[in-house]
Amino acid sequence: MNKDLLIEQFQRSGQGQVFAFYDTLDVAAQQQLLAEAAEIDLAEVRRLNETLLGHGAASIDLEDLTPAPYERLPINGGDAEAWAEATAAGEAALRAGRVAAFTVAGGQGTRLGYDGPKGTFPVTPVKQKPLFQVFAEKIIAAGRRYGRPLHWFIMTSHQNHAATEAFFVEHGYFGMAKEQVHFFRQGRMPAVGFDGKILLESPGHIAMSPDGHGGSLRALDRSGALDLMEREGIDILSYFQVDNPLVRCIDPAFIGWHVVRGSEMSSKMVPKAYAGEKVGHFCEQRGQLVVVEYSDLPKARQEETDANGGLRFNAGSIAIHILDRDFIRRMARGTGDASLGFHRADKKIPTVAADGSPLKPERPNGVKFEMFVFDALPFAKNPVVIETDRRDDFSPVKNAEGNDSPQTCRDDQLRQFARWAKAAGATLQTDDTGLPTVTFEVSPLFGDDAVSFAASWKKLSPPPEISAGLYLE
Ligand code: UD2
Repeated sequence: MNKDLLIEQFQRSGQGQVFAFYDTLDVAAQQQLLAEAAEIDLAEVRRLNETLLGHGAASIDLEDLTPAPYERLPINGGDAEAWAEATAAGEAALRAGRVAAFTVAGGQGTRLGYDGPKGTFPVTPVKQKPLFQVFAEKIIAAGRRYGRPLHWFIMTSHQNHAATEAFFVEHGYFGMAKEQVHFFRQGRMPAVGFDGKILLESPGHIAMSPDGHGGSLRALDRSGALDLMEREGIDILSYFQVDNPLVRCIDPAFIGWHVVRGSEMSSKMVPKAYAGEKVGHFCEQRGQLVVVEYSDLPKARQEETDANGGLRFNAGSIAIHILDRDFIRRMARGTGDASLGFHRADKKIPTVAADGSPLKPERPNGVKFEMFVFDALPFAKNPVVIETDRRDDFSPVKNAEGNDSPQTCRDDQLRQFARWAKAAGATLQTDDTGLPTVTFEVSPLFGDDAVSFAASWKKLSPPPEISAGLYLE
C-alpha cells in the first residue's frame, strides 16, 4: 500500500502516534514499521476499542448457564454399542484418508520459562523426546495402522516460526515425509493502551502479539491449508495443543462420534479434578454449547454441587477438538453471523515514552486481544462432547513446577506405560498411584494404546525385563 495513504489512515483513525518516530528511522526500519502497520485492520481495532474497552465494555454473559450434556464413556454408564459404532466410523474415515492432524503451537510459553518453541521442550522419561517428536510418532503410528499417512498442520507464531521449522529440518521431520508436514504462521493483533491507542514496542516497532488459538481458523484459510485439505480429500481436522504429550492425536472413537453425529465441531471433556482446576467448562446457554473459561466462571459457580454432591459444572474442556473443514472456512470468512469474538487480556506491555526511551511498566498498562477456538462451538451444527479418560489424553506441561509441570507429565506418561505393560502381562512394581518403580519408555511406534502395546509385546520373545532405562521401540 502507498505509504502516505497508510499513514493518513492511521491519523484519521486517531492512531497517528504509531508514526511518531517515523522520521527518525532509517529507510529499512521505516519499511518494517509500514509493513507492521499494514497488517493491522483499523476498523477491527476501532470495534474492539468500542466493545472491550471503557465504560460500556461488554462482559462475559453468565446468564442461563446449565451444564452441557456429553457422551459418557461406557465404563461410566455410556452406551457401549454407540461407542463401538463411533469407533468403526472413525476407522473408516481414517482408512479413507479424510483426516489430518493439527497442532496449535503459536503460544509464548511464558509460564514454563522455557526459551524456545514449546514443541521443542523435552518431555519423555528416558529419551527426553521433545513434544513435537511424540506427536510425530503418534501420527506416523496412526498412518501405518490405517494405511494412509496423515498430513500434519502446525500453527506457529511470528516469534517461533523459523525456529520451529529449523527444528524439524534438523531432526529429519522425526520420520515423517516432509511433504506431509505444513507450517504456517498465525495472525497478530496490536496491543492498545487503556485509552485505545495502539502501543509502540520501540520507536520502529508496533507492540504486536499472536491473535490467540482462535486465530487458527483464519490462518488455516489464509495459509492455503484448507485448500490443500480439499485437494487431498481431507475434511476432518484433529486439533490439539502443543503442551500435551498424552493426547491421542488421532482417536478413531472421537473422529467417529463427530462423523456419526454430522457434527461441525466436536470436543473432549474430562470430569474436573477439583473445583479450581484451570480448564474451561462446557455449558449450555439458551440452547447453544459454549465453553466458559476458568478465569470467567466465578469461584462460587465453580464450586456449586449437584444433587449427588459432585461438581455441577463438571465438564472440563481440555482443548481437544475435531473440526470440519467447511465449518472452518465459514468461520474464517465470517460468512453470515459466524465469526469469533475477541477476549481482552490486561497486560504489562513494554512500550516507549514520549521521547522514545523504553518504558517497562510495573502494572498492566494496556490490553491484548485474543480469539479462542472454543468460541466457534455455538456456531457449529450438531456439536458433540465426549468424555475421555484423562489418563489417556491429558497431562499438559504448563508450569516449571507443581501442577501441570514437566515432573507431573513425566509421571503420568510412566503410569500409562506401566498400565499398558501390566495389562500385557509384564511384571513390574508400581506404587499406589500406579507409578512404576523404574523409569522406562514406550515409543508410540511400539504401542500408542493398550491394544497396540499388547500386540507388540507379544511379538517379543522372550519379553524383556522392565528395568530402568528400558526403551521399547
Ligand atoms: C487452555 C484453555 C483451557 C484448557 C487448557 C487445557 C484457553 C483460553 N484456555 O488454557 O480452557 O482447555 O488449555 O490445557 O485456551 N496458542 C497459540 N496461539 C496463541 C495462544 C495460544 O497457538 O496465540 C496455543 C499454545 O501454543 C498452546 C495452546 O494454544 O498450545 C493453549 O494456550 P495457553 O497455554 O494460553 O492456554 P491455557 O493453558 O491458559
